[in-house]
Amino acid sequence: ERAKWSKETLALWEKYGASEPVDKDGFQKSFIRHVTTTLARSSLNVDNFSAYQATAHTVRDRLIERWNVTQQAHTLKDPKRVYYFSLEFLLGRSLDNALLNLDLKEQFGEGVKELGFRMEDVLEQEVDAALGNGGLGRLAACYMDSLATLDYPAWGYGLRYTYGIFQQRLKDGYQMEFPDYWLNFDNPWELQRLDIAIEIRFGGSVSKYTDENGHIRSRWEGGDAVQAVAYDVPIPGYGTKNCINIRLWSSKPKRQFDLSRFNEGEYEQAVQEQMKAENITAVLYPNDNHMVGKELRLKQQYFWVAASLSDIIRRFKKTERDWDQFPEKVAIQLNDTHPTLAIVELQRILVDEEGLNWDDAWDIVTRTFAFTNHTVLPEAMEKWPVPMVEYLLPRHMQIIFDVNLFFLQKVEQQYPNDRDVLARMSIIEEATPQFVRMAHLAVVGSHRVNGVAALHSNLIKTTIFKDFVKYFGADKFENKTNGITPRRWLHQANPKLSELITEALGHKKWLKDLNLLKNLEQHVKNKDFRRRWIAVKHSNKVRLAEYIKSKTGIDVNPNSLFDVQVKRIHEYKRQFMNILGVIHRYHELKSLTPEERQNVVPRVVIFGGKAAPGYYIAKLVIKLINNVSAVVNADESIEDLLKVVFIPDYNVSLAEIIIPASDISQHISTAGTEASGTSNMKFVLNGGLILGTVDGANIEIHEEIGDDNIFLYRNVPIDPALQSVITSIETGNFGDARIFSPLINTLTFGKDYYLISDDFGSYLDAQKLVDEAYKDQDDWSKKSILCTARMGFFSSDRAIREYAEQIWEVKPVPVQPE
Ligand code: 4GP
Repeated sequence: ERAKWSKETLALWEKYGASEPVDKDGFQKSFIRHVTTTLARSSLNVDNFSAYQATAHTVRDRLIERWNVTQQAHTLKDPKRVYYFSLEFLLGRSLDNALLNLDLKEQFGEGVKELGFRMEDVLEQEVDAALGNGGLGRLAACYMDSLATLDYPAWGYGLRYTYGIFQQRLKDGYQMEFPDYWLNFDNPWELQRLDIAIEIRFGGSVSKYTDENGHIRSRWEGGDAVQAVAYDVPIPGYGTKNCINIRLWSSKPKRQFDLSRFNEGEYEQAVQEQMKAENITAVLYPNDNHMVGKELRLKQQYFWVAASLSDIIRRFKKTERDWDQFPEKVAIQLNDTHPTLAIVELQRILVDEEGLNWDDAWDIVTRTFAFTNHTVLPEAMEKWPVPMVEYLLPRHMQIIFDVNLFFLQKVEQQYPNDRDVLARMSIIEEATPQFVRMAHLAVVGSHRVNGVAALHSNLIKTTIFKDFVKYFGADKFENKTNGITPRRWLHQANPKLSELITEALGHKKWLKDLNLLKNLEQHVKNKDFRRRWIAVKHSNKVRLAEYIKSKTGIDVNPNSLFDVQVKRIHEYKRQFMNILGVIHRYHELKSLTPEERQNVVPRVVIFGGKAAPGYYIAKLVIKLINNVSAVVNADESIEDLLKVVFIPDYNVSLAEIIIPASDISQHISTAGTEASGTSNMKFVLNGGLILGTVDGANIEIHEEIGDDNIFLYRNVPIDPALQSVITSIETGNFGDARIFSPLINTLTFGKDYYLISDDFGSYLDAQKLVDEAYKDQDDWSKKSILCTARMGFFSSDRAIREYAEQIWEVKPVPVQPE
């Protein structure tokens, strides 16, 4: 089309298409224009929130320019692209991140100040995009930041939930859940694409027919259809013009439906049916490391992968290539088993719609997909009842049976007469009803499978996927230790430390090459540097103390040791053990003489995290923490020696305040249960020490930072200290003992599945070491600096490069030099 334009028209595009200046003046002009036009307000009517909106729209304009340039460049160069399929993207806030990644914060900060606002207040107005539960969703967000920063041609695909993870409030110490109205105001960080609407079918039936070549083929028809509408979320890289995309689908009723199908009496009902379509993407399932077998969740999964694949195939077809080149242009990463139906959907499209033969299609499918496992907990393993799949997706169920049949035939050739191995490896679990084991389907349909930390990757090879390793060979199974983005988790969350590091190293290059932090080690000897390092930590603790005061009313002393455990509340993560340890500390404090008290390191124990709404025991843990908090904080005899705080509604933006303020944080899962953990990395990167079990990525963190800078502990058998703590709860010292008996019962009656009683003694010993170490503040500062200096390996840039080079075979495509 452009070729047909007149010279004059082209000149207009040249003149007006260039980006506006991004200096202070350019910012102010754009800010005021957005207030008056986009927001339709006057200068008399601008509050902090509209200042946020106007600033966000100004930044968004810049993002869109970059997004356009990037997408155009990728279309022209047509490189192999990677698509990251994730049901969760826990992005948090976008404004600060975009300002920093685009390096606009200073100019815009000044601009906003002259207009009468403070950037801090403006940033505070933004609600988190909380489209995720915990580790898995936040990992996806870090990976998007790295993909953009490293210039990879990548897209994320997910769902645009109307309600993200619920908001948590406390009532009488109990968790209450409230809906997360995150889209109540306009969301400047998404671009609605009403023109991209894809029809998704559910139900119906399958018929057979003979095609013109005499082949018997299947056709899926009938059923109900809904529309998937695209919303694009631009993700800017740091120090690059590259700006990638996360495409989130929202379900809408089909725009037109066949009126002739309905007689008058059914019309209203038909409209209601259509409206039900919107339910599909209404809500994020609030479970972490846990599967809930709801039909609506299965619908979400298919809706999402079918829309995404259709979009990818449309893009692929534009280049008029042969199907066998599909895996040379498309890599799809399955973030856990949630998108596993994509394997089946691609096979269906290739065989039923594109007319490929089964084996050629299956070869394309398996070369396209790779799969990441994030947990070995049995309750998290996805399996769907065959009748449910059959009802919603009749053709897919047939394909799954066929995939399984052909797979098991080959297994049988390798292990003749071994019924057990067939039963163990089958994609179908033989029960009443039968179930589809999604992890098996994901392994069989992918060319690579990876775990997320060294221990975890070994564990999956020797437990859940043991038979598959033997059958496929060990090369199919890899480790990709998780990583975090230093842009958000240091530069943005801890601006003072970022500044100090930049000053000490003399450059900002470390933000793109985290291994450069190693050079901080030479500054450990410098007393003045250590003093400034500690001062930064202290000011972060003051910031957190103020936050705690404002949200909970509790006074905490920033000179105390801040001991933090923030993450989803889960039995395997053992917040219960932490609070039992707190009770033990409380008892000990009460028994000390005044002289002995002189020697005590004052501590603030900080908890945060959501429990799944249906997870009764986890919710009791929250209640116990709050009851202990009430008793301890009100006990004047304890003074500042111990404070216990549960900060409600833990989320990404809160993590950005809490993590930089921690002295010690706890990662104390039962060995073998935490696949990796990523908050452990965030704490250490911010100069916080960790107390942890020999589990997940704690092990590799230990290898990097050394024995002296981490408190790891291993099991020793049962400890009498535990009994006295339990007795104390049972005596009613922390409120009505009866409500806690189900929780206490998880320790007794031989049901201590997470081994709290085994580990309690060594846990307390490790805590003693922490207290001792903290007494020597100068030495502690050395440990803290070394922690940060040695965290280069845990950058998500490293992780993404490994995925790109070893699994996806995609290369960076720089859009243009900065
Ligand atoms: C989490 C794991 O529990 C955590 O250890 C890991 O760091 C994270 O994934 C990212 O790999 N798993 C989940 C889940 O969030 O729902 O399975």
